[in-house]
Formats: sequence, structure tokens, C-alpha cells
Amino acid sequence: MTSERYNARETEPRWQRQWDEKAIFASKNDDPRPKYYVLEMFPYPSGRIHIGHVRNYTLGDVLARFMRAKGFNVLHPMGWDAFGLPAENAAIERKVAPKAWTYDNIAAMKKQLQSIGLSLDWSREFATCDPSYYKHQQKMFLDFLRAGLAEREKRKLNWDPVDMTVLANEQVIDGRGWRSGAVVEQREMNQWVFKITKYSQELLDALDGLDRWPDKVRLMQRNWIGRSEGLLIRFALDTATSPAGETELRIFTTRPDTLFGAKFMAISADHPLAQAAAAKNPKLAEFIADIKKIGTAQEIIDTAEKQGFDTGIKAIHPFDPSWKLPVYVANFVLMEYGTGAIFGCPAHDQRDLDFVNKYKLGNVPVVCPPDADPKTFVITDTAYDGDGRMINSRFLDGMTIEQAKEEVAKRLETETRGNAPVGERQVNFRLRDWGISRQRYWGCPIPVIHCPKCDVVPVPDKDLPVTLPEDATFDKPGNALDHHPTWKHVTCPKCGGKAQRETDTMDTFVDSSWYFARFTDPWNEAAPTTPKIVNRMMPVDQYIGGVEHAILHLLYSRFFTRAMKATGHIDMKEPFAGMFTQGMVVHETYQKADGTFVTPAEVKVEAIDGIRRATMIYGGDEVTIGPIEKMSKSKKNTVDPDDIIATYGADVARWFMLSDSPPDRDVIWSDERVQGASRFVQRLWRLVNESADIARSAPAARPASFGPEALALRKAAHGALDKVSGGIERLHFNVCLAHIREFTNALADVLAKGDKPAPDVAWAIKEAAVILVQLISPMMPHLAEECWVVLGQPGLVSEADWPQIERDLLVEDTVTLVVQVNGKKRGDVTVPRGAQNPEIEGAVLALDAVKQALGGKPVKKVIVVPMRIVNVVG
Ligand code: ANZ
Ligand code: ZN
Repeated sequence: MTSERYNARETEPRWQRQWDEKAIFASKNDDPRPKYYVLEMFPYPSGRIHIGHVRNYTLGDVLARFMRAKGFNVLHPMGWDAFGLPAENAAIERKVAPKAWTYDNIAAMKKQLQSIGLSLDWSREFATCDPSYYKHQQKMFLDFLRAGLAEREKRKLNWDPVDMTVLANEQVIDGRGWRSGAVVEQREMNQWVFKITKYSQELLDALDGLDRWPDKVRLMQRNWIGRSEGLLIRFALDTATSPAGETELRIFTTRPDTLFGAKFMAISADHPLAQAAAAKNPKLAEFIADIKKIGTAQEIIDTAEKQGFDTGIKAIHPFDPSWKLPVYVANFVLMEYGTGAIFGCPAHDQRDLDFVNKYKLGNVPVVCPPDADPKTFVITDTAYDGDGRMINSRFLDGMTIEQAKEEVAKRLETETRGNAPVGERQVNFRLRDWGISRQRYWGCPIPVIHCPKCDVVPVPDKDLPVTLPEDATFDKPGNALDHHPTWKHVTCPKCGGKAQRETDTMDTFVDSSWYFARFTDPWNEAAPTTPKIVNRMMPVDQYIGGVEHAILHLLYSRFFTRAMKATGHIDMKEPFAGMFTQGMVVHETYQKADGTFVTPAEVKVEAIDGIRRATMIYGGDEVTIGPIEKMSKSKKNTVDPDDIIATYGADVARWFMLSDSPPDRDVIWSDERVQGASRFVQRLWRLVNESADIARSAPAARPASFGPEALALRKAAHGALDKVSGGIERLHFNVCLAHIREFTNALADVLAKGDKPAPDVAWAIKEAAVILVQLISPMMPHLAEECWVVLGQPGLVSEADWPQIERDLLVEDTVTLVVQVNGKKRGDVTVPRGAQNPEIEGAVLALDAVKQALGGKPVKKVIVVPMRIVNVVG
């Protein structure tokens, strides 16, 4: 039979409809089988699916389909991370309401997602902007408030003095407001925060138990939490110099060992001492105003030039009352960390060294590297932060850094001034409480009311949700909730007087910090979760997403789960048992002579004499081929999933995504390779059809024995089954695909021998074809369904059990040993399993490579290390 070409355009929608009608991917909460929860990070409804989504969701889908076939009750839901600034920008630019814009986008993207053939349980779908979702988020906010896990706190915000509004960090461009262009100021305002720092130590410790998370992600989280052990030291101030008789300055240091290398003290511009000094010194006040303009973002502070202002205040060295250190206000000291004050030791800290070099304060090295001579060791431009022995440090000289740290801590914690010890061991965390207030319309309203009499009053549970007004206008800058004529004006639930709603909404990271738990029972109207169900279905067994979310989203979700536990909404601490970060889809960039970027679709790339050259399809103008980069709109190096699916079908797109590189690495989009995937689909289709023809004449019963040809094919089939099963579990999809290709070749070889095979071979062909179709079904589910029908198999392959591996067939009947001559590898030899030493020796000595290496010398000895090495000693 000559089969027709496989036509994805016809088959794919047909199978998608069938799966949908039979609702085979809907998982039931009362399913008694063991559960497996696969989740990919849900998308922001920007309007269109991009190719990165296709990769992300395909990876999860392969695992979901596989685990389903393995007999698990698989939960594989999908929803929408639907609040956020772009919807408001669309409202401003295009005059569409954020809600309408968002839901239109969701509808469009859902269609696109469905065309990929993902085995999703759409019955659980929700968007975080649905009041039926955020109602529960508001409830949990109030629970957190009662539990002391949410609080109000004064925080610095970006303030646009022209537009009179708070700006999000992404609305500040080069220190100016994105719309007004005005220089942005920092203003202190009351903000809502979640008390994530209550869990700093625990969030850190629990990382050790997350053994199915990438090491790099755990490390990033560790660094973000940033635990450091150090010493809090109370330096005495020379009161003759302090602005209002202040007597001490508290600093935090992780390097008390370097105390004898101190050259100056530095305090933050926001430090009370700096404020007090500025009140008496207009020049200092001016300096402070100046350095505050650069903002508080860490990266700006790290890269900005070090600047300081000598306040004239002197601090006294804790080990030498006659040693006075100048106190500077410096732009690299943050108020939010430690005590907002430091002592500077330039020889061993680069920032301090840059600082003293600028202000000519000099430096004294106090740690001498092991290979340096203490008499001549000097520091000029590069601080030394390595190991060594103490020098120039009086009673510390000769000690190691660790010994010196301990000695200083011991002495200072036993010494007292006033009634308190001068030094105190302290653990500090870099992690700050999570500020969740956003002065934006399109977010989850924070459910509190401000009453002039009763202060902050929670919205009563019965009044939830606090919904967004749909008639907000966006013609004025700032928060549309605040501008709304009526929305914020309410009566106080406590005293009945006039009061105002909180007009801040929650950071959208809150929405994505618990959606995974909501998926377990999105139908519960009364509560965020249903304990019996959430505790059975959670944690997520495999979470998959981009590494760009490796820090904040995952950390916030880990905090939120703990806070939900503390308030009775879940009974576990860690939401994601397994985490996988996928790589990006990248593509070459193309630029015209005038520097503008053009899309791959507009360009023709040819290789002439091995040199790749690109020209515009229309017009033929020369185009420069630029570097391979992450697909982005600005570089125009994107490919549209719709185009790819329309041209090749979803299965080809899926197969390509999986085949070309390991899932955690970047994959380079290549039209040629996509075409290669497309050819492979046609080849599989032909082979399955040929196999089906033979299968029809194959004996129904399994033959009592198999000849060598049938046995070899069966070994190839079960070998592939074994490797692919193990590979999918480890998400080594590209390796799985290589095994499938290899197995396909083995089947093709057998089929090539003619269409009248012996009965045992015919039976083996049928078995192989069925296994092959099952192996490809997680990756190319539509093609697999179509092949399943051709092979006359019952039901849907998407519902079939994963084939049983016959382990006997996995035992190789030959072994390959490395051959060495005088300890040097010269080749290898393959002998029957169980071969005796004389047989192995004979085979080895007959090898040309061995004869050559011996060069005619007699063989003294042959040593056989069973199953591994044969060493010929000559
Ligand atoms: C003296 C010293 C000598 C320091 C030396 C370092 C090296 P981590 O590890 O991040 O905790 N520091 C403390 N508070 C600061 C603040 N608010 N803003 C900027 N820097 C601050 O870093 C702790 C070190 O960072 C502290 O130890 C302090 O400088 C500085 F050779 O004290 B060190
Ligand atoms: Zn009141």
C-alpha cells in the first residue's frame, strides 16, 4: 500500500476536538490513583503566544502525557496571570478598558494554545483578574494581616513631581518619569508589606531539601536571601564633634578582623546622624540631596562613582581611645542594610579602597597573603579579600582571619560601655520585607478602609470581593482608582463614619504566588483552597518555567505557601517539589544597511561556497547577518507560532523544540532543522503504514520463539522503550528523541528487507510499530493518534497505558572491552558475553592496532579486567 502524505492541517484540529469532547485531560479530584502535578508558569495575556511559550508548554506536556500513560492521576492545568501594567498602557494608548483588553487577549491566546495540542485540563482555567479568584486573595491578605504577616511600613517610592504620581521602577527611565520627563524623587509613604523576613532563615535552610531544583536556582535564592554573620560594634563618638551630642555610632561588619586597617567611617545619607549633621551644614544638605537623586536601586549604587562628604564628626577606635576616625556620608552605604553605617577598611574592600584613593586617606594592609612578604606587602588599586595571616594588628598579629574575627568578637562582647556590650554577634539578611502596594488600577484591590477615627479597618469578609470599578478613566496620570469619582468613598464598617478605601492594589507577584494551589479546587467559592484536596494534590511535582523567575516568583511562592500554612489554607511549606528552568529560543538577527532590523520571514539566507549571505526577499537588498539572540520584538528576530503551525503543524514544532538541544539550554531556531523535523514526520507515517500492512498478516498470538532478526528488532524496541522512559522522567528530551530516531532506523532496516517477512518477524514488526507510536505520542500526539488508528489499536493512544518493558530483552549478549597495550588505549574489542579469557586474548591479539603497538615484540602477559579492560603487556 502506498500511503498518502500525512496532512497535519487536517488531522490536528480533528484530534484536538476528540480529546476535548471526551474531556480526557480533565483530572478528577476523587481519582484514587497516585497524583502527579505538572505545571508550567502561566502566561501573561499580552495578546499573542510567543515561541518561548510553545517550548515551555511542550516540555510540560510531554511529561504530563507520559505520566498519564504511566497510570498517574495527572493534574495539568492552565490559567492567566492577568493583572499588570500593560493593560493600563493599552487603555491609555488605545482607549480600550483594561478588562476588555485582557479578556480579548485571553480568548485569542487560548485558541493559539489549543492549536499546540496540549493535554491541559481547561475545566480549571481562571484568570487572576477574575473577581472569583482575587476575592480569595483578599481574604488571605486579611488573614495574613491578623496573623502579623502583613503590615504597614514607611517605604521609599519613586515620585514624579510633575505628574504628581508614584511610578513603578519600570516607569523610571534614566532617573526621569516616563511620561513627564521630570527628574524622579524618592518619597517616603505608607506601604503594605508581607513579612517574608520572618522566614528568612527557614527559606534558606529549606533550600537544602529541594533536591529536584537546579543548583543554580538554589544558589540564586541563597544569594538573594543573603545571610551574613558578623559583629555589631558600637563606636564611641567624640562628642565635641557630634552635631547634637550623639555619643555613639553602631556599625555592622562581617570583617571585624580588619579593625586595625580602619581608615574612615561611612554612614548612609538617610542615617539619623547624617540628617542631624546636615541640619547644621547646608553644604552637606546639598550633597545629600544630590546623591539621593540616583535612586536606591542596588545596581545603580554598585556602579555609581563612590562619593563622600566629611561631616567633621570623629569616631573613636574601639581598641584605642586615641585613634580617631573621620565620619563621612557616602553614597554606597544603604540605610536598609545592617545599621546603615560601616567602618571602612580600604586594603581589603574594593569600595572602601576606591573611596580612600579618591579622598586621599591612605590604607594599611592587615591581612597578608600566604605568598607575600609582610614587610613589603602593599595595596594600591586592588583590595585583597583573600586568605592570609594578620599583620599590623597589634594583638591579632599572626592569627588567621577566623581566629582574629573570634578574638575581636570575644573582646568586644565582654567589654561594656554604658550598660551594654560594645560588640554583639549578629546575623543579617539581605532579604527585605516584600512591599506589595502598587499605585495602579489594574491589580487586586487591597481590602482595607482608612477611617479618620478608627485608622485602618479591614473590609469585612462578607463584603469581599472588593471589585474594581469598570468605568475608570485613564486620561490623567497616576492611579485611576484614586481619581475615580465615587469608588473610594465609603462608610467605615466600624463606626459608620465617612471613610476611604485603600486605593493601592497588590503587586502582581501576589497573584502568581498561590495560583498553583487554587488549581487544585478552583470551584470552591467559599475559600481559597479545600484542605483535603489541596493537601493531596500539592505540591507541584514538576514546575517548569524561565530562569528569569528563579528568584522573586519562586521565593514569593515559597513564602506565600508558608503564610497559607500559618493561616490554615494549606498544610505544607514547599509548593514545588521539582523545578526545571528551560532555556530560551534564540535566532539570528538581520539588519539592513540603515541599521533597521528585519524579520526572518523577510529574508532569504543562502550559503554560497560555504559563506552565508542574506538578502531581502523583496528587492534583493543585502542584509547583514547579526549575532544569535533571544527572540525579541525590538530585534525582530521572532518567528510566529501561528505561522509555524499553519505551515508544518503543531507536531513538527513540538518535535523540533524537543530535539535540537537539552531543554535547559537555549535552542537556536533553524528553518532547515524544522524542515528536517517535518521530513521525519512523513517518514514515520510511511513506516507505520508499511508496518501496518505487514501487521495484518502477522500471527495474532505471540510466537513461541524468535529468530535472530525478530529478536534484534525486539531488542531495539524494548531498548528504546527503556531509554525513552528513563529519559522523559529526567526531562532529557533531546536524548529521548535521538533514541527514537535510532529505533526508527532499526525498524526501517527490517521493513526494507521486503513485505513478506517470516511470522516471527511480522509479529515483531507489529510490536515495534506499536511501541514506536507510543514513544512518539507524548511529543507528537496528533500524529500518534492517526498512526494508532492505522495500526488498528483500540481507543486513543492518549489514553493507552505505557507499554511494559520486557527486561530480558535489555541484557546485551555481547560486551565491549577497552584494549590497552602497556597501559595505553589502542582500541576496543567486542566479545560474546560470558566469553572465557583465552577467547578474549585471542581476539585482542588478532587486532591490527595491537600488533602495530607491539611492533613485533613478544607478549609477556595479558591481563583481563572482567567486563572492562584488557591490557597487553609487551
Ligand atoms: C568592614 C569591612 C572590612 C567590611 C572589609 C568588608 C570588608 P555582606 O557580606 O553583604 O553582609 N556594609 C555593612 N552595612 C552596609 C550598608 N548598609 N551599606 C553598604 N555596605 C555595608 O557585607 C557586609 C559588609 O558590607 C560589612 O563588612 C560592611 O563592610 C559592609 F575588609 O565592614 B565590612
Ligand atoms: Zn471608623
